[in-house]
Amino acid sequence: MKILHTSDWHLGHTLYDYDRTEEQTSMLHQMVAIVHEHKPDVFLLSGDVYHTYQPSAAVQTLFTNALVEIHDANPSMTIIITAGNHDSSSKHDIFQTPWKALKVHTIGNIKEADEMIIEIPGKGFVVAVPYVNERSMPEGFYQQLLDMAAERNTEGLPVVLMAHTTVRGCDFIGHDNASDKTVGGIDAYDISELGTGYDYAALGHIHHEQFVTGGHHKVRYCGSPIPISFDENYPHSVSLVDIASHGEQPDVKKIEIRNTRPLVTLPTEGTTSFEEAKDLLQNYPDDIGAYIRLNVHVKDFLPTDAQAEAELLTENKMCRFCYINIMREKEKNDKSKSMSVQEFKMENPIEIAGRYAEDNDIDFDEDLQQLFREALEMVREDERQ
Ligand SMILES: [Mn+2]
Repeated sequence: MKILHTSDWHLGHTLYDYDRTEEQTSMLHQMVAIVHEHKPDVFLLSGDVYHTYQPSAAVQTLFTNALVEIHDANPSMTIIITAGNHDSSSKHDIFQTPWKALKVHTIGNIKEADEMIIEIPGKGFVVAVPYVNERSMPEGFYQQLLDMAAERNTEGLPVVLMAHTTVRGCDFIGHDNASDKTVGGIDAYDISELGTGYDYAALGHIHHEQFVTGGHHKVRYCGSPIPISFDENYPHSVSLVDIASHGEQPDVKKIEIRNTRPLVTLPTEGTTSFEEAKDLLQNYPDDIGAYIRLNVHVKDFLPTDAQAEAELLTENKMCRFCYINIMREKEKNDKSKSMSVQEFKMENPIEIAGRYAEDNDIDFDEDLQQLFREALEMVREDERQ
């Protein structure tokens, strides 16, 4: 069975309010070309199709058109798409019936086992599990599904498991402020909780491509195809996986996806003073349409007009200035972090809420975070209209 494994498209993601449709469109074109060239038997998208619960009509159109093109590039291919923590699980399933006409399976919520175990006749089985809040996940759930797949697998065909979750021991490069415990509010699973009996685990959620330690080279994050944050400072790709038969080691190849607008940090390593950072920005080539952030160290605060000053320097350049990442020297010893208005504006709302909760001894658990994200989406939706 030949598999194209991808995840974390985050369609509709904007970077510091810059629209990324052009980059996302280019990524999707590359995806279509890869399918056309390699003709996989199955195309797996392991969660986080969209960046928000309420993607705009334009973003949904972008996705649905691309999906039809991906199908057309290899009409005999089965396509399986699970929902990630960024997706609305119920909206994910709205078009599940018509999509089946194009061999597309959408798995938004946990369903009957029959619908989550997808047989690709003569090729293999895919056990497709969407993102599920850890506490709603019955113990041994993956194993139960894998056991049922094993029962049906009388021909010894490859078995693939899809999941959107954090597996303990994976590396978090690219996820700001991530800890061993949580990324995006999901508790980490021990690798053993994925069960046994699969030949390859096609994971989503962590944006850095990798084989998970302890997974015997068959538990893999394919990573995001284009970077979502400045810290995803590495090549992005999709994974092409070939499994000869059940019990065989998968053969995995990466196919790089080029981003039309690179995310660039100045200086490329470490930090510098604001004055030097301005020089770097001034000297940045006029004709590169990159996104730029500055890593700047300061003793106290930056001048209040620092952001505007930096923006002005890029006025006649193709690059898009995003923000100044401030590292304050005295912060190391100072527990109570004070923030400038500028820094505050750049913070992710959920992190601010998390900090507030911490200061006030509120347990900001997964349910509360989920509620917060939904409320945030509603506010953003209102803003758009
Ligand atoms: Mn993601």
